[in-house]
Amino acid sequence: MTGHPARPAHQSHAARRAYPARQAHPARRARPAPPALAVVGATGAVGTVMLDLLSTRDDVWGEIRLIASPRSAGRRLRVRGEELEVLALAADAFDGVDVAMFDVPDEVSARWAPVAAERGAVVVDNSGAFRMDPGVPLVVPEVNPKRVAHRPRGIIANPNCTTLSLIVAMGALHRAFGLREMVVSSYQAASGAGQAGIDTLYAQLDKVAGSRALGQRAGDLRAAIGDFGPFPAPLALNVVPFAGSLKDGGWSSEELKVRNESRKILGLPDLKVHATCVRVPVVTTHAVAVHAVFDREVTREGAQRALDSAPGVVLNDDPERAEFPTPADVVGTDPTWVGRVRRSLDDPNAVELFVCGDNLRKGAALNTAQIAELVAAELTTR
Ligand code: 2RA
Repeated sequence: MTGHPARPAHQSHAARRAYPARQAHPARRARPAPPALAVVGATGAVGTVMLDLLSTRDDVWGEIRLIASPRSAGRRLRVRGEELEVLALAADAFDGVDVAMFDVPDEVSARWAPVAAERGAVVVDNSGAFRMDPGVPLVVPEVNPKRVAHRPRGIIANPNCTTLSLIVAMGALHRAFGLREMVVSSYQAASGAGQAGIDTLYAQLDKVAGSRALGQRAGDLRAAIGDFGPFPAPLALNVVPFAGSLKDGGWSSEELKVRNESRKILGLPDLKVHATCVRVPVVTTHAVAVHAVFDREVTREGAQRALDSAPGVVLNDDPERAEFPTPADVVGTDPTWVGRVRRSLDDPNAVELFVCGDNLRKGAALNTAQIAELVAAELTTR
């Protein structure tokens, strides 16, 4: 491995927890070394954004170790201006690692996150494997940052990108008015399905580009496109009312995640959530239309004020000037963008709003990085 000089294991926080050193006199106690970070799944769509974030955010890390499936091992990737070789996922790849960020399929996290935790790393996991585990906090730093400290399994979960698209805004409104119920309709980008989703959308757009006939007869797109990739129907020139996998009662896994994860993050086990998740031909940035019902009466201006002053939220709400967030304008940015705020016409306790968030940044890599930074701060102030 090249890049940051590999730090001997005896200097890492993980190793210090295992073999506590004799206490130095407080006046002479050395500043703790910056924690060592592993990025597991470094070569995927989210991993690529993660390397960009690690290269541009305040650098709180010592060694950074890139890990991926044996298939990708040996590749060289740039982070913090240096080229690092990708290591194969294996138990000893976590030796000396303080924090391990995982962005891999559920079954890979389910197997390897506990291995990393056993080796002394705090795991921040972006899969669905642990999100609803009562021993694993589900954290959004703008909403429930204190939950990071309660991690009996040594694992912290990062929410699903659709939940993350809306939860920072809904957390702000909940603090102001007391959230009781949400009706959520998502407009989810192709990159939610990973690099395969991005590649499929571009390939389908290539196939339909230039045609002035397609999309005017039932079935013509299916025939022209042929390969749907990870989607159950053509995505180019279309919308697809299904994301994730099929669960009981006709619900999709994505719709259940919005409900269950919102309840856990907001600490509202009885919150009523009705979600319909739809895939749209957008490359990156999920959008969500929300009808939100509160315990207290809420005005348009009151909701706008609560959103405008919330950390992590940008209010972009001036429809007279065509000012509202769209995925094409939001992609590549960090905040949760909110517009089209309206008091519901038939319920003084409800508002309608439209929310956009980059699903690869706040929806995945950024929230994971923010959680990991909270852990790094905790480790370096001990
Ligand atoms: C999707 N939310 O958009 C999922 C990815 N985690 O498919």
